[in-house]
Amino acid sequence: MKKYFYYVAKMALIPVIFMSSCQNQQSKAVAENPAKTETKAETAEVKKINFDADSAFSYVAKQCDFGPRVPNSEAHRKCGDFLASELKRFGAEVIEQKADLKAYDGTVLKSKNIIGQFYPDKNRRVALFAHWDSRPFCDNDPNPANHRKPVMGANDGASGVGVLLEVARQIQANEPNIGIDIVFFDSEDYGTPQFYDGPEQEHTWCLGSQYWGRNPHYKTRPEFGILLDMVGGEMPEFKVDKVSYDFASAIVYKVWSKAAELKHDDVFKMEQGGFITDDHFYVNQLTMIPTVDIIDFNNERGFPETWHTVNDVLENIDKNTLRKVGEVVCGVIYSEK
Ligand code: AHN
Ligand code: ZN
Repeated sequence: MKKYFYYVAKMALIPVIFMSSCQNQQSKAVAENPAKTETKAETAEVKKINFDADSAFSYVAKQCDFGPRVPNSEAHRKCGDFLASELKRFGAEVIEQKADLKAYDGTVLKSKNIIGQFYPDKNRRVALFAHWDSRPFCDNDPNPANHRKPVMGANDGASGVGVLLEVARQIQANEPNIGIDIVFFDSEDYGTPQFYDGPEQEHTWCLGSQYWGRNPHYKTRPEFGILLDMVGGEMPEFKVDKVSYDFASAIVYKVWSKAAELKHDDVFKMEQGGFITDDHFYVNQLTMIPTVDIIDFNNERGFPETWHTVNDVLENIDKNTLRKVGEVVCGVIYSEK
């Protein structure tokens, strides 16, 4: 039997409280008819959203150009330097938080969380998270010959970072009312592979966020957080995972209702997803910053088909998905008073 690294919570679906079926039909009509998209620019906040999906996509491509960003590799080092320099270029105060983190097999990972603080003097702050490392193993690939090859991670890693770099560019161009901390976590994806038959261990995923949660950079704690993980796939489904729901229900409402307002409830579904261990679990548990995960996950198919396979490449990135997620993140940021 196939072994998955997530557990589907056997819970009743959350009723779809916040969206009417009428809105759903409208969003489909908009998606099919580009001429109607102007109708979405109704509120002041919506008008301010200039998120450029081509720019986000080029950031995903740029990361892939380095090769798989597996910790301790040259591609990883070079990409890390690039991400820090981009955040600086967009006006952030950057902290490179280095740590030697121990993997499931004892390998010491030379890790670096990359933190960009925008408008550091603002007291009200929001945190945006993504992981920037790629997985050393395609251990979910149907072909066992690929299991020890590294994942390119166009979706699993690079997509979230690509969206946030474009958000960073927007933040510099258009000052929000609140300060923003962008945190790129390292060593998220070095968890115990499916082929490993050594002793069972917990907490082998999300090593960078575990370190950051115990050593947070901030003086002023952000009021809430949004994690992006696998936000560039085709036909995505962003449901509400159990950790987001349990720790951060008010933020779930904030993000998913903004998505509905922007007519992106075709992919942002306010329905119960499964239980997923991701960086937001450690953020919530260790820092008490209520943090939601925007992650492509569906109870029937699990993670996207390309997940931890050799097919997680740029060709399978859908620019439209990057756009929807970027617009929702910008919509939330620019709605804060
Ligand atoms: C696990 O597979 C344990 N958690 C999902 C988090 C993840 C892995 N995100 C990307 N890769
Ligand atoms: Zn992964």
